[in-house]
Amino acid sequence: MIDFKTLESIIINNEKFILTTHVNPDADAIGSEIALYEILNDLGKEVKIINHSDTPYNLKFLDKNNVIEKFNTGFHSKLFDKDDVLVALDFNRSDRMVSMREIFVKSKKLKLCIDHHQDQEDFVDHQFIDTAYSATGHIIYDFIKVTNIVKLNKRIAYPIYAAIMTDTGSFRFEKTTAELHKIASELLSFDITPGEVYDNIYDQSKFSKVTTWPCSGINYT
Ligand SMILES: [Mn+2]
Repeated sequence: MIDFKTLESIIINNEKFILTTHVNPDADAIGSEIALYEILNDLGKEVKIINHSDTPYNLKFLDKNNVIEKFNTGFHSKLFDKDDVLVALDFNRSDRMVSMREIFVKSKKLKLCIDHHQDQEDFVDHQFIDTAYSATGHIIYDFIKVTNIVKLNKRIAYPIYAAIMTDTGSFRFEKTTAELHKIASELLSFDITPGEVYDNIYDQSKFSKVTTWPCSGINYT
């Protein structure tokens, strides 16, 4: 496993990045992608986010500038051997990329994995995987703090807060510590309202817009 300093030097020494996450992404998956996208952008890097899945309706608010692309074999395949670094976020088994798996695994480019799940598969060149972390977004927060690679700002803090909030079950799961609340406190200081983030992710009125009515227990989809 690499440390944050090595991760920093990989970022500093490369120019073009492709970020991806797992099938059926959650707020940690999308939030980590957007946070790292913003970091790389602040550093003047060229960065793309390409996912197997469409961004779920309730998570589109995290991608305010609509930068996330849905993988298309014909359109995107060449990029995976052209750009410099491929980054897998919030998963550590290649089959979690589904349609992107083959192109990612075959690519000769430098591959990184940043994640907090167990049972990793060896499918990248360098990995930062630590199950002690509450969320991948939490790893990205620590990466910024340890390296000072960029100055934390709202564009980065907001998706990290959403990532940590979701993966801790709204700050109630085991990895919710006093230290994590200190991190949340700092993130919130960037004019972030917890209820607003929560409502965006969990507000049932949003789901009703995509649910077939009447809902009588029959699966209409
Ligand atoms: Mn996660």
